[in-house]
Amino acid sequence: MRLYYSSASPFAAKARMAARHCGIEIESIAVDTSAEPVELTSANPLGKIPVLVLDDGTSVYDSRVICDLFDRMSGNQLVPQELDAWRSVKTFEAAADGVGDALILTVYEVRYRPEEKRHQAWVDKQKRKADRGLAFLEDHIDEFSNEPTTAHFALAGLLGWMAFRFAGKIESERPKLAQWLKQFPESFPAYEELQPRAA
Ligand SMILES: N[C@@H](CCC(=O)N[C@@H](CS)C(=O)NCC(=O)O)C(=O)O
Repeated sequence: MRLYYSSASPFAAKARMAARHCGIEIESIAVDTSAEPVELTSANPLGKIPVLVLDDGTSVYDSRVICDLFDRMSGNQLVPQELDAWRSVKTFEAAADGVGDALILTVYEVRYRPEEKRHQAWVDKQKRKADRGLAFLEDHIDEFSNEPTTAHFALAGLLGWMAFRFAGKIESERPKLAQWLKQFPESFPAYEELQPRAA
Protein backbone atom coordinates (compact mmCIF):
# COMPACT_ATOMS: atom_id res chain seq x y z
CA MET A 1 0.00 0.00 0.00
CA ARG A 2 1.16 3.53 -0.77
CA LEU A 3 0.40 6.57 1.33
CA TYR A 4 0.70 9.99 -0.27
CA TYR A 5 1.82 12.48 2.34
CA SER A 6 3.87 15.56 3.09
CA SER A 7 6.25 15.78 6.00
CA ALA A 8 4.47 18.82 7.45
CA SER A 9 0.90 17.48 7.34
CA PRO A 10 -0.72 16.75 10.73
CA PHE A 11 -3.27 14.44 9.07
CA ALA A 12 -0.64 12.46 7.20
CA ALA A 13 1.42 12.11 10.39
CA LYS A 14 -1.71 10.80 12.12
CA ALA A 15 -2.24 8.13 9.43
CA ARG A 16 1.44 7.12 9.38
CA MET A 17 1.54 6.79 13.17
CA ALA A 18 -1.66 4.72 13.10
CA ALA A 19 -0.18 2.36 10.48
CA ARG A 20 3.00 1.93 12.55
CA HIS A 21 0.98 1.26 15.72
CA CYS A 22 -0.98 -1.46 13.90
CA GLY A 23 2.13 -3.00 12.33
CA ILE A 24 0.79 -2.26 8.83
CA GLU A 25 3.47 -1.79 6.17
CA ILE A 26 2.98 1.26 3.96
CA GLU A 27 5.21 2.98 1.45
CA SER A 28 5.12 6.73 2.13
CA ILE A 29 5.38 8.90 -0.98
CA ALA A 30 5.91 12.64 -0.59
CA VAL A 31 3.75 14.91 -2.77
CA ASP A 32 3.31 18.65 -3.14
CA THR A 33 -0.45 19.32 -2.98
CA SER A 34 0.04 22.87 -4.34
CA ALA A 35 1.26 21.41 -7.65
CA GLU A 36 -1.84 19.14 -7.88
CA PRO A 37 0.15 16.23 -9.34
CA VAL A 38 -1.92 13.75 -11.34
CA GLU A 39 -0.87 10.79 -9.15
CA LEU A 40 -2.52 12.61 -6.24
CA THR A 41 -5.65 13.94 -7.94
CA SER A 42 -6.30 10.60 -9.64
CA ALA A 43 -6.14 8.91 -6.21
CA ASN A 44 -8.12 11.60 -4.38
CA PRO A 45 -10.28 13.96 -6.46
CA LEU A 46 -10.08 16.47 -3.60
CA GLY A 47 -6.31 16.73 -4.13
CA LYS A 48 -5.68 16.40 -0.40
CA ILE A 49 -3.36 14.27 1.67
CA PRO A 50 -3.25 11.78 3.21
CA VAL A 51 -4.57 9.32 0.65
CA LEU A 52 -3.90 5.60 0.82
CA VAL A 53 -3.68 3.60 -2.42
CA LEU A 54 -4.36 -0.08 -1.87
CA ASP A 55 -2.52 -2.85 -3.72
CA ASP A 56 -5.50 -3.31 -6.06
CA GLY A 57 -5.29 0.38 -7.06
CA THR A 58 -8.33 1.60 -5.14
CA SER A 59 -7.82 4.58 -2.88
CA VAL A 60 -9.01 5.53 0.57
CA TYR A 61 -9.24 9.01 2.12
CA ASP A 62 -9.40 11.02 4.36
CA SER A 63 -7.30 10.42 7.50
CA ARG A 64 -10.33 9.30 9.50
CA VAL A 65 -11.35 6.69 6.95
CA ILE A 66 -7.75 5.52 6.53
CA CYS A 67 -7.43 5.08 10.31
CA ASP A 68 -10.78 3.27 10.46
CA LEU A 69 -9.52 0.92 7.74
CA PHE A 70 -6.30 0.27 9.69
CA ASP A 71 -8.42 -0.33 12.78
CA ARG A 72 -10.49 -2.97 10.99
CA MET A 73 -7.43 -4.55 9.37
CA SER A 74 -5.72 -4.85 12.75
CA GLY A 75 -8.55 -6.27 14.84
CA ASN A 76 -9.43 -2.92 16.44
CA GLN A 77 -6.02 -1.81 17.66
CA LEU A 78 -6.95 1.85 17.19
CA VAL A 79 -10.51 2.29 18.46
CA PRO A 80 -12.08 0.60 21.49
CA GLN A 81 -15.31 -1.18 20.65
CA GLU A 82 -17.21 -0.67 23.91
CA LEU A 83 -19.84 1.97 23.08
CA ASP A 84 -18.93 4.77 25.52
CA ALA A 85 -15.19 4.38 24.90
CA TRP A 86 -15.80 4.33 21.11
CA ARG A 87 -17.90 7.50 21.30
CA SER A 88 -15.35 9.37 23.33
CA VAL A 89 -12.32 8.34 21.19
CA LYS A 90 -14.10 9.20 17.93
CA THR A 91 -15.29 12.56 19.34
CA PHE A 92 -11.79 13.49 20.57
CA GLU A 93 -10.44 12.50 17.16
CA ALA A 94 -13.04 14.71 15.44
CA ALA A 95 -12.19 17.62 17.75
CA ALA A 96 -8.43 17.34 17.05
CA ASP A 97 -9.04 16.99 13.29
CA GLY A 98 -11.45 19.93 13.37
CA VAL A 99 -8.91 22.19 15.09
CA GLY A 100 -6.44 21.23 12.36
CA ASP A 101 -9.00 21.94 9.62
CA ALA A 102 -9.74 25.41 11.05
CA LEU A 103 -6.10 26.38 11.59
CA ILE A 104 -5.02 25.14 8.16
CA LEU A 105 -7.59 27.47 6.58
CA THR A 106 -5.94 30.39 8.39
CA VAL A 107 -2.53 29.28 7.09
CA TYR A 108 -3.92 28.99 3.54
CA GLU A 109 -5.52 32.44 3.80
CA VAL A 110 -2.03 33.88 4.15
CA ARG A 111 -0.30 31.45 1.79
CA TYR A 112 -2.71 31.57 -1.13
CA ARG A 113 -4.52 34.92 -0.95
CA PRO A 114 -2.99 38.27 -1.80
CA GLU A 115 -3.02 40.56 1.23
CA GLU A 116 -5.72 42.91 -0.11
CA LYS A 117 -8.13 39.97 -0.55
CA ARG A 118 -7.77 38.51 2.95
CA HIS A 119 -10.81 38.60 5.18
CA GLN A 120 -9.80 39.01 8.82
CA ALA A 121 -13.30 38.41 10.27
CA TRP A 122 -13.36 34.99 8.60
CA VAL A 123 -9.85 34.18 9.84
CA ASP A 124 -10.89 35.21 13.36
CA LYS A 125 -13.89 32.89 13.16
CA GLN A 126 -11.61 29.94 12.26
CA LYS A 127 -9.33 30.86 15.17
CA ARG A 128 -12.29 30.87 17.57
CA LYS A 129 -13.25 27.38 16.37
CA ALA A 130 -9.67 26.21 16.96
CA ASP A 131 -9.49 27.83 20.40
CA ARG A 132 -12.78 26.26 21.51
CA GLY A 133 -11.62 22.87 20.20
CA LEU A 134 -8.29 23.18 22.02
CA ALA A 135 -10.09 24.20 25.23
CA PHE A 136 -12.30 21.10 24.91
CA LEU A 137 -9.26 18.86 24.39
CA GLU A 138 -7.41 20.46 27.32
CA ASP A 139 -10.46 19.90 29.55
CA HIS A 140 -10.74 16.25 28.56
CA ILE A 141 -7.10 15.20 28.14
CA ASP A 142 -7.15 13.28 31.45
CA GLU A 143 -9.72 10.95 29.85
CA PHE A 144 -7.24 9.84 27.18
CA SER A 145 -6.17 6.26 27.84
CA ASN A 146 -2.53 5.18 28.12
CA GLU A 147 -3.00 2.88 25.14
CA PRO A 148 -2.80 4.92 21.86
CA THR A 149 -5.98 5.34 19.79
CA THR A 150 -6.85 7.34 16.67
CA ALA A 151 -7.61 10.26 19.00
CA HIS A 152 -4.02 10.14 20.33
CA PHE A 153 -2.57 10.12 16.81
CA ALA A 154 -4.88 12.94 15.66
CA LEU A 155 -3.90 15.05 18.67
CA ALA A 156 -0.19 14.26 18.43
CA GLY A 157 -0.24 15.13 14.70
CA LEU A 158 -2.04 18.40 15.42
CA LEU A 159 0.18 19.49 18.32
CA GLY A 160 3.36 18.46 16.48
CA TRP A 161 2.28 20.61 13.51
CA MET A 162 1.29 23.54 15.73
CA ALA A 163 4.75 23.41 17.32
CA PHE A 164 6.20 24.91 14.12
CA ARG A 165 3.18 26.66 12.50
CA PHE A 166 1.92 28.30 15.72
CA ALA A 167 5.09 28.12 17.81
CA GLY A 168 4.58 28.79 21.51
CA LYS A 169 0.76 28.87 21.39
CA ILE A 170 0.17 25.52 23.04
CA GLU A 171 2.87 26.01 25.68
CA SER A 172 1.48 29.43 26.67
CA GLU A 173 -2.25 28.66 26.46
CA ARG A 174 -2.76 24.90 27.03
CA PRO A 175 -0.29 23.58 29.61
CA LYS A 176 -1.97 20.19 29.94
CA LEU A 177 -1.82 19.56 26.19
CA ALA A 178 1.83 20.70 26.13
CA GLN A 179 2.64 18.25 28.92
CA TRP A 180 0.68 15.47 27.20
CA LEU A 181 2.69 15.90 23.97
CA LYS A 182 5.96 15.93 25.89
CA GLN A 183 5.10 12.56 27.40
CA PHE A 184 3.52 11.01 24.29
CA PRO A 185 6.78 9.43 22.99
CA GLU A 186 6.94 7.37 26.20
CA SER A 187 3.84 5.43 25.09
CA PHE A 188 4.61 5.75 21.35
CA PRO A 189 8.37 6.06 20.71
CA ALA A 190 7.90 6.22 16.89
CA TYR A 191 6.47 9.73 17.38
CA GLU A 192 10.04 11.04 17.26
CA GLU A 193 10.39 9.67 13.71
CA LEU A 194 6.87 10.26 12.38
CA GLN A 195 5.91 13.63 13.89
CA PRO A 196 5.11 16.46 11.42
CA ARG A 197 8.13 18.46 10.35
CA ALA A 198 8.35 21.88 8.67
CA ALA A 199 8.87 21.24 4.96
N1 LIG B 1 -10.07 16.04 6.72
C1 LIG B 1 -8.85 15.74 6.00
C2 LIG B 1 -7.97 16.96 5.94
C3 LIG B 1 -6.78 16.76 5.02
C4 LIG B 1 -6.08 18.07 4.70
O1 LIG B 1 -6.60 19.17 4.89
N2 LIG B 1 -4.84 17.92 4.19
C5 LIG B 1 -4.10 19.09 3.76
C6 LIG B 1 -2.63 18.95 4.15
S1 LIG B 1 -2.41 18.96 5.90
C7 LIG B 1 -4.14 19.17 2.25
O2 LIG B 1 -4.06 18.17 1.59
N3 LIG B 1 -4.25 20.40 1.73
C8 LIG B 1 -4.23 20.64 0.32
C9 LIG B 1 -5.49 21.26 -0.17
O3 LIG B 1 -6.40 21.55 0.64
O4 LIG B 1 -5.58 21.46 -1.37
C10 LIG B 1 -8.15 14.54 6.65
O5 LIG B 1 -8.46 14.24 7.82
O6 LIG B 1 -7.36 13.86 6.01
